[in-house]
Amino acid sequence: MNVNEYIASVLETVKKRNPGEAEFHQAVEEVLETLKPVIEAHPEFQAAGLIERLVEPERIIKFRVPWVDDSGKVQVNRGYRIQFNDAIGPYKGGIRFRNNVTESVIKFLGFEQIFKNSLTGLPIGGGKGGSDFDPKGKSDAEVMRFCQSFITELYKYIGADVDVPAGDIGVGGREIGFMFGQYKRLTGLYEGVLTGKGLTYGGSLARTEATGFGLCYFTEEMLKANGKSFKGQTVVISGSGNVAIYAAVKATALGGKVVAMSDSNGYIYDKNGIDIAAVKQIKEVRRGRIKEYLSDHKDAVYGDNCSDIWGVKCDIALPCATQNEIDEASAKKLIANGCYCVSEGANMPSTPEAIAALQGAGVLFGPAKAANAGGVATSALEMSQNSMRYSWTFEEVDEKLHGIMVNIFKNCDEAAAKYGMPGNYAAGANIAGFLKVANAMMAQGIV
Ligand code: NDP
Ligand code: 2IT
Repeated sequence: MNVNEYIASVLETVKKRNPGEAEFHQAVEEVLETLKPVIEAHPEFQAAGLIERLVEPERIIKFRVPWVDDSGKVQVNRGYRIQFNDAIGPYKGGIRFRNNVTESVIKFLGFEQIFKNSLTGLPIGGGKGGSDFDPKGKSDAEVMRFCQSFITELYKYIGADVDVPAGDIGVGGREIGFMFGQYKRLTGLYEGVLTGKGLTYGGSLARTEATGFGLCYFTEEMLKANGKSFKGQTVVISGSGNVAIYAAVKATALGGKVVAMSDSNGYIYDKNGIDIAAVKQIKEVRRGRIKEYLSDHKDAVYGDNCSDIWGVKCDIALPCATQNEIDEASAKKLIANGCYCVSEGANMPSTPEAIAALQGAGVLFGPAKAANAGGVATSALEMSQNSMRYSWTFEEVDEKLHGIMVNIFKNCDEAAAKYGMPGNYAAGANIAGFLKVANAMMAQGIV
């Protein structure tokens, strides 16, 4: 079988075996298409059925999460943990709580996580979990009861040297705290089983900032390699959660001007530059809506369709909300308005058609699994600190994070060039991430 036939047959099996899982199919197809030259150069991978094994999760854990709401009514959600690949380290990846979570969403995220984690250079395998529970609009007590129920099932499958979950959409410090407390109570173990913990019980300084900061460090390297920088550039950032907020902080510190941000209801545009402290107050402290920004920012305007944010004129766009938020039409709007750099803070925020349009127009494209790897990299640094029973200063962690992101860019750039696709950082990320995992899998036999 030649490489095209081999990849086509693996994709066909993935589609047959995972019917209706559009997000998962999309993520697998994007990776496998760019791996063709590597698979061609390494016939031993095909002989070892390596790609067939790579696309099949090692384990899917799926469970009932019953809890009682504040009115006394019993609620039932579904929980997931997908332990995708542990060739290079214990499973590692976030937990997402959002009403649109399905097995397909967790599978796509877990698959992406394998390559992302490999790119960090740290010893972490790929996994992801979540639930169709949405913390928005729930009381703290409801969130606590849900998290306790979720961990009462999941604790059997995780551990500091087994599988280490963290945050993602809908899971921040509050949720991690509740889950850590319940894990400790059930197991009697005080161990680094989760990352993104609070600073008083084993969390790492700079983990909160890490994904957004890391995104800007990666983007800065990509800009630098192409004779540009953040200085004086207009930046649009979608979302207003953990990743978006700290991307806005760092993009501003590096000299950019962030003019628009969003949530799932709409977006704000402030020609004076977004007042990030105000966004933090609304989203982190009050858990409110981005629209509230207008009440004390008279020059700001609000649009009630969040995807219209891609129509705001900018030089650099950082999608930091969710999957498939930039479709082909949005990509074309960005290009028409002169945007020359799109760097992904969210996971898979651009559709395949959008990526093709952006790359076709010569837009610098920073792929999620490389650009947003700073979060999980810093989670791995949190694991190291927990193992050492020690903690580094903010500056120490930030410096390590910066070094990791510089290195990730360099590896993506070099891998893309080596396999005949210079400047295609998406292909470079897939290839560089894949090779380490592939070599580890080859060494460990058919498992
Ligand atoms: P948060 O829950 O902190 O914030 C999510 C933000 O995205 C909110 O502003 C939310 O709006 C918005 N959003 C969520 N879903 C949608 C949707 N369907 N349409 C439009 N907007 C939406 O999550 P994070 O900031 O942690 O995560 C954002 C992205 O970054 C995700 O793709 C996540 O997988 C990725 N990521 C996160 C990392 C981390 O360390 N946290 C690491 C690497 C990637 P609203 O307030 O209305 O819900
Ligand atoms: O998508 C991601 O990389 C995350 N949500 C962070 C995972 C982690 O383990 O820190």
